[in-house]
Amino acid sequence: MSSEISTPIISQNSHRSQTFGKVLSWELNQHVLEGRSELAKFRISVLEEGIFRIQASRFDEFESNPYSVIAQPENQQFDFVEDHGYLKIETSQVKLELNLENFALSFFDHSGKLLNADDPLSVSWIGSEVTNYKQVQPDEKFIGLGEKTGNLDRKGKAYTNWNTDYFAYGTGDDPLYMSIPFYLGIHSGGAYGIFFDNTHKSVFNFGASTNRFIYFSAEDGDLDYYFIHYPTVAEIIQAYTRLTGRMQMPPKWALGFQQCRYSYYPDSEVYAVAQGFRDKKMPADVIYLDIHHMEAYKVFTFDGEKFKDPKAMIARLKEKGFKVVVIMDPGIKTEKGYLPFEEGHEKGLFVNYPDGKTYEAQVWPGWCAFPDFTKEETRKWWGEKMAFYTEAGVDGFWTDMNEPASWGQFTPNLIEFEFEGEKASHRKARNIYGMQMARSAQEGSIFQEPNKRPFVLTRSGFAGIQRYAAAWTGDNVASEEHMLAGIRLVNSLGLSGVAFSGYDVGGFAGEASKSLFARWMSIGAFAPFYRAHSMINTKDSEPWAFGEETEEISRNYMKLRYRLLPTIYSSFYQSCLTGLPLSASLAVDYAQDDKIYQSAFQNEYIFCNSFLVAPVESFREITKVYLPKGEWYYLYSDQYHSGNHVIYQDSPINYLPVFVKAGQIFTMQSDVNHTEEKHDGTLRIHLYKGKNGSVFHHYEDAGEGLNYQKGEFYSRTIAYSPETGKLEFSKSEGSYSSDFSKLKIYFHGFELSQVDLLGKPILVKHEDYAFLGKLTEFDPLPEHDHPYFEIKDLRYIEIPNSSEAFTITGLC
Ligand code: NBV
Repeated sequence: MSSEISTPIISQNSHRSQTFGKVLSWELNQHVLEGRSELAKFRISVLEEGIFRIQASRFDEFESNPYSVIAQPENQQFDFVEDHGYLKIETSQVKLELNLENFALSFFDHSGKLLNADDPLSVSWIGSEVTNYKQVQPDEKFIGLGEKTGNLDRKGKAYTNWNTDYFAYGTGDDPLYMSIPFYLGIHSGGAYGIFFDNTHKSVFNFGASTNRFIYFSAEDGDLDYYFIHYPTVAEIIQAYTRLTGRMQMPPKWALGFQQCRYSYYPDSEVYAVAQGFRDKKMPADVIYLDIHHMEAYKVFTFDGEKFKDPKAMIARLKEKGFKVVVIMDPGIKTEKGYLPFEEGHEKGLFVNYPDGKTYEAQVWPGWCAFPDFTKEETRKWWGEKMAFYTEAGVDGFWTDMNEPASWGQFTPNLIEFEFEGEKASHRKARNIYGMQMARSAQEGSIFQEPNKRPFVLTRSGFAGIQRYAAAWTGDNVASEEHMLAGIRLVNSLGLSGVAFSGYDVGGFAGEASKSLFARWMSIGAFAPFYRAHSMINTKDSEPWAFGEETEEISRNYMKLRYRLLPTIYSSFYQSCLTGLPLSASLAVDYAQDDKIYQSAFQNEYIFCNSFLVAPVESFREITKVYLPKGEWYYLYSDQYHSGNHVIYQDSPINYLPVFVKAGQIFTMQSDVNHTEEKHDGTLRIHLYKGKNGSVFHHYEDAGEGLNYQKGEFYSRTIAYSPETGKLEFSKSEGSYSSDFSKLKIYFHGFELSQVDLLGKPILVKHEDYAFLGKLTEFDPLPEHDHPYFEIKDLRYIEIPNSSEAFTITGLC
């Protein structure tokens, strides 16, 4: 089907907004709908039933971002009609109507409910700037957009995507280090996602200074967005991560506690800190080398004075069960005789001015050249250079300052990047630079040690960054509001495809009070990435540096984190398969519940599917918690609450409010000092009685290496069904044998005296059980008492582990 289509018009520049205008011709060819107006042309393709791609351009060729979308462009079939001035496309999930008068698009779900519609201004240009104006639906909420400060619901605010080094940013400031132009709209008609795949500086205005529409725009490039609709927020995130990719399984040690400091030096201090964790019996896995490890801040060097024998130092740390992660900044000192500079220069690997001269700006080492990570050859070369670190025994890499940052914070736009052969100025390349540096670090790590799982932590990134690195939220501040803002940042990253992220526990800039540090350590235990970090010239900030009370609270939560590793590891594996967040804003599962967006409750989240974490400032001894529909148990006491209620919860400094979703299952192990230390071989399975059941996907593998990709894993489902009173363990899959020889199953909320295993009765035992250790009473005065919770007479059974399927019955 077609109407005539002629060559597109390259429009003249304009100082006024020009709308796409009337569609003059169109054509349906190989499941792609294309057409044009006087001003521009469009293309609509369908990638899958719930993913539509919309492109509009004023140029001959459509432009696309080669970096973010990895899904193969297979054009899905759809139903098509032309009907009374509209072109209509329909799949099983979405109906799209295109108004031929003004190119305004309306998207409906399969039942005909409106999801999203363009304002009549639809797609417009002002000069090179392209904008899509969209109507706001009644009571619509906007969530996501990656690393953005502010509320969970972004309505009324505008945000800019322009990767920025922002030391000690305010909790409402924007833009920060990483840009992910993907958001979700939620209203009574349902939910949808929009991924605007344009790397230029872009703006998302959710109603700041206007009540007519919301819009997204980019300084240049095409309008190129993916409209995603499936019935739930979770399915939309899964679809978005089918497009932009998912993380690979990280090494298990990266899930442990990590200690950083700007900077630990010399080597004796690094040992002392590492030893501190062992002496204090605080589990930890990683220690970081920040910029002082280098000689004059030159990447791929060690300061020979401070670190006389880095290889021996790292080997000694490994003996203590510590991995070393090293910082890499992109700026390469432009110094004669410094090999990385000379090589890079000779091979033409740096970012240049258009006349071919090397672009230089100042960073830590002084004047620097910047490797062009948008060039494959540069990425490879950088990866080869990383031998310097891997040969010394470094296990992970931390890409910092990769916005890229430089003194003056204002990069001239004319500098040129390779952009995979396309060549692009800074305007188009800036937002992608950090992600390509992280990619180079990941590929370099794999190149150097092909059998190891890479671990890269990045500050800057763009849509798809989750494929290459974990992310942290940069230079936060030691304040209560920053602690809570960080949680929203991490949850927003999770809504935007980045499941593995965290914040500097304790705050990077400034100094945390004892109680703030204690609370932050407790919350961080429920973050995907758990690292404490602090700024140069501040007080010591290791978890024992704040006095005994903070030390004990920190230890309690660090130990809880490690005991929960079987759950966390299993959840990471699930997240690799689905792209879903580990730290999930309540908007993932309860999107249509207006209460969750209220400022009092917007920080709450679900960790690893089981735990509702209600973060609260350290000074608040009692807090309001919203428990959404369902049933909940207070983690520490098993106190039962029916959901859809606001409760007043005591929140003394030694107990972070955490609730377990009824019907859920999670798993634990015995205490260990680090992830490679052997546990006692018993897997603790915690089951919570509920009206709804659940399925837990248990996953184990070697924790390192890539054999899991060849089937060397151990996985099974554990399914609880309240209707039948059964707990069913599936036969295990994979060729890895479980690290656990015994299972201890705890039954929370059940009054049991006997259960049946394979038809035979087993006696149910009981014990008093505590998730956290008792604190020492430091102060004789009663008001300094710390409460202590134990679950009395918790029912449990102990059975041998087996790889065969079996069922426990009689759970009533
Ligand atoms: O390398 C020093 C710091 C680092 O510790 C921090 O985590 C980064 O976000 N880095 C920024 C450079 C400048 C800090 C003022």
